[in-house]
Amino acid sequence: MRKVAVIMGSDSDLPVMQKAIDVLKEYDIPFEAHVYSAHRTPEIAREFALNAREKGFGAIIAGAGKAAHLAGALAANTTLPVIGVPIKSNTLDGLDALLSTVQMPSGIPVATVAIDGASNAALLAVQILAVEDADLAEKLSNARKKASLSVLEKDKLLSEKK
Ligand code: RP5
Repeated sequence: MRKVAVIMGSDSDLPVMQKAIDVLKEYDIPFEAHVYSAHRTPEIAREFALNAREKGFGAIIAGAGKAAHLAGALAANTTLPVIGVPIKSNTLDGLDALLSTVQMPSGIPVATVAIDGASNAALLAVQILAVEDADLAEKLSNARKKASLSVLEKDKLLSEKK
């Protein structure tokens, strides 16, 4: 199975990005996590993206806050799917990172999830790998069924309260 990369711009992003790591572990997806910055280590980030496909990666998740150029900078150097996670910082509630991540120019896409939406980023990466993996697709489908049952259970509890 191909690996997923979880790249974050700073170790201060880890509390959010840990949610992506947890989902990948839940689905037994091989992954690597790294702190590489578009601004502080631009050459290392570039090299990583340039070599990611031949190193066995199938998708890259990139989380960054503030002027969040990490996902876009990685996407510029690979044709692997790149999923961007805008991270909320203490100034503009994450709107800065959201716009910096989502507003990519035509030709270099970044699939951007919600502010701090690291678990959805990982689920999207799992779904990408599941295109060619029926067992993984079944695991995803079972998780959706479990989530539906949990909503129905909440509905039942609410009805019983009336
Ligand atoms: C971004 O700047 C990082 O992704 C992080 O969200 C933010 C702040 O980084 P630190 O100053 O905490 O290292 O590049």
